[in-house]
Amino acid sequence: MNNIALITGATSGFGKAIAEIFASNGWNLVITGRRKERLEDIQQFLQAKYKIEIITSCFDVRNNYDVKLHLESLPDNWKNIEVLVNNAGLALGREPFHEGSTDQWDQMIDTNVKGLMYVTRVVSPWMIKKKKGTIINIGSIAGKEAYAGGNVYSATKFAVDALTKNMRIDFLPHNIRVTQISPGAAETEFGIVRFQGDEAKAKAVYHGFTPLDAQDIAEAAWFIASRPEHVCINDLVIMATAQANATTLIRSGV
Ligand code: NDP
Ligand code: 8X3
Repeated sequence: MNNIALITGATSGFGKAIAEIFASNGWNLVITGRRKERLEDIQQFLQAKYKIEIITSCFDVRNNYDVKLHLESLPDNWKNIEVLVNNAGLALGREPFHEGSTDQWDQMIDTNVKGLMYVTRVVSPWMIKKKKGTIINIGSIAGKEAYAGGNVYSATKFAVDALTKNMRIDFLPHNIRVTQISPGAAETEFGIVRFQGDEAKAKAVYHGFTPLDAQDIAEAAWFIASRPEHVCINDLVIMATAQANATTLIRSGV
């Protein structure tokens, strides 16, 4: 059987592009997300194009019961996960803290932090059993630096940064590589979600410069996964050339 990668949040953006790059390299995939129809379309497309096998698993990473139910019910030979990509996540809003929505805070914390923890809690023992595996957590430049209106989203990504470092220590005796990709501004559905469907607001974020795209991050994920076994890329901070840090950006195309 081919190598297997499990990718959360594979219905769009980074996750979808990561699924394709692994498929194009002959890997079988478990792809997850809440939008069943999209998962099935991606499954059909990639299976036909790359002659690999894909299982779709539709669940909300915030629900620990569902995470366990869906992942534990994978056929035994599909639990032989070589690479786990913890990608599912979102930002909601950009208000200053005192105007923030506590519901949005809950959703970001439950998805970006607890969802990542729940999925890893199920998958990591499978990797430990075979003493092999790579976990790629999708962090953010927002997990390295604060910026105005980043507050709780930023806190969730600082948590991803901390979890990545801590997992690397806990999994060290088990030969599991734990790595993080920390991207800057990238144009995906992220902006539309953050601004709740307000396309103009989402577009404005990327106005006047060339942001990262999903393929840039997929190539980094594949680079990490395809290093020789003795090499672990701990962290990759990847930015658009026009973006120096979370708050310094040149919009020369304006
Ligand atoms: P997209 O909105 O394009 O993709 C987000 C993915 O996460 C979707 O597949 C979505 O699937 C999934 N997802 C969201 N909530 C849940 C949930 N509760 N349960 C299961 N799946 C969920 O955004 P990106 O591709 O840009 O984002 C991917 C990751 O990258 C996120 O963690 C984000 O924080 C991070 N990131 C993004 C950056 C950017 O500028 N775009 C920069 C740095 C980091 P579905 O809706 O079907 O459930
Ligand atoms: C997404 C990048 O700068 O919008 O994680 O927070 S940013």
